[in-house]
Amino acid sequence: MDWQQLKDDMKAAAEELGIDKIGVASAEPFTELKERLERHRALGYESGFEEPDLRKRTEPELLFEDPQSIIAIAIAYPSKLQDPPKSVPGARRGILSRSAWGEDYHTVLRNRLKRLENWLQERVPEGRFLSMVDTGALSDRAVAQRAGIGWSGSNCAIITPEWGSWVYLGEMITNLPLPPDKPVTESCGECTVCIDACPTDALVAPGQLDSQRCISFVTQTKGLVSDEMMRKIGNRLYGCDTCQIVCPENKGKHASHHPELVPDNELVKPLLVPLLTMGNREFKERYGSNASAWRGRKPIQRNAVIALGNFKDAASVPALEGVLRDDPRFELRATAAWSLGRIGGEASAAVLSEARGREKDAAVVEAIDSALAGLAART
Ligand code: B12
Ligand code: SF4
Ligand code: SF4
Repeated sequence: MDWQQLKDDMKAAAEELGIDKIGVASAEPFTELKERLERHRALGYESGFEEPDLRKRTEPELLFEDPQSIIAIAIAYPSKLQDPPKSVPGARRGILSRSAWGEDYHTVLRNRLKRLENWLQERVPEGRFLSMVDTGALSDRAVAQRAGIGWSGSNCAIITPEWGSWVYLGEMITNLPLPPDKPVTESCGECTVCIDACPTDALVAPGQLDSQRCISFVTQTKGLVSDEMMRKIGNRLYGCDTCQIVCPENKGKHASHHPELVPDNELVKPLLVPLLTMGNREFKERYGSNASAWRGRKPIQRNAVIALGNFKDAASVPALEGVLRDDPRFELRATAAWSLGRIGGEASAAVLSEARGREKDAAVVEAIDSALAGLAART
């Protein structure tokens, strides 16, 4: 078999397979990455969403018998909404990060990898493949970097010369000995725009993220959020795009050629108030095939409560009163108390005082007291 020819044919077929960029990496262990991941863990910078076994993360032969190469793919996604609905007083809206626009990217990329597997299998019947997207053990970014998909930016993202960093990544370990590509030569140079723009200083050094400080991570947690972080979350319901939006390499990059990745505006920039009372069934119907749904509805509803507080719109007081009175989840009630405190005014104070007499949960009582104390200090 002429492996170089097969690789050239595969690259030529990429577009028809719905893949925007494809590259090949060797299946050698990721030795430097392993050291990096060990330091990352020791510093407490992990999010907890990563595969915990660092050997599995960096030694492809532990995942696949006799790996010969890894094929990396990238799919570009939109960065702009067409005619976005406005967030106005009395009808405030939240925003999902671009990585949750359109259909869940895990589904889309798995489908593309399956098509690629079939394409290869037709040509090499003895081919074996193990595909993964996000939830696999390997570092998708490290594989993409090695395969020449893009460079590793100071904001941690893989930046492609063609589509900027607005790309999803996936890969396939195989027993086919395809010749590896070379990493791209571009780099961030002297630029520090993303590091300066990060609202929480989560980018502690170029290419090094303290996940615990990253808003994207915090929006995906289920518990109570610190006052500092709640203020910084703004109206983000899921994820954070700031360090990519500001990146000069993303200027003018907007890919809308995959119809399934084109977002429904009302879903990704939804009205906040109706989200608060959305039941599980409705959430699954509306958000079930969206990437933001993987942690369930609680984080998104909590973030909607936070966003209403950050808008400081008195029109939201009745909706927040409903949460504080009726929501069975203490995290939601405590967060509603925070938001009422942030909105302030007599109506908020009255709602908080009334809830103080009724509330039994210690964490919620503490949040109410803190909100009332904040209001008293302001008057
Ligand atoms: C855990 C996780 C998170 C965590 C932690 C993110 C992080 N930066 O570590 C949280 C929840 C915060 C997160 C957020 C986001 N994520 Co995420 N996440 C992952 C996941 C599951 C693992 C990442 C990981 O292992 N991180 C640990 C770090 C240390 O390793 P790494 O980034 O993989 O590898 C790089 C570094 O080690 C670096 N490196 C190695 N050696 C050295 C040496 C030096 C000196 C330096 C400077 C760097 C360096 O190079 C490697 C390659 O770039 C991957 C999927 C996967 N299986 O890989 C998706 C993934 C990284 N996420 C992705 C996305 C889209 C996001 C968000 C943009 C979503 C959003 N809009 O909110 C944000 C971006 C935040 C950011 N600035 O990184 C995409 C990235 C696509 C791209 N173009 O890069 C991925 C690849 C998912 C996918 N399959 O598409 N994510
Ligand atoms: S995703 Fe947001 S919080 Fe996280 S590093 Fe980027 S700008 Fe900072
Ligand atoms: S903003 Fe500048 S430093 Fe950050 S990723 Fe983009 S080019 Fe690199």
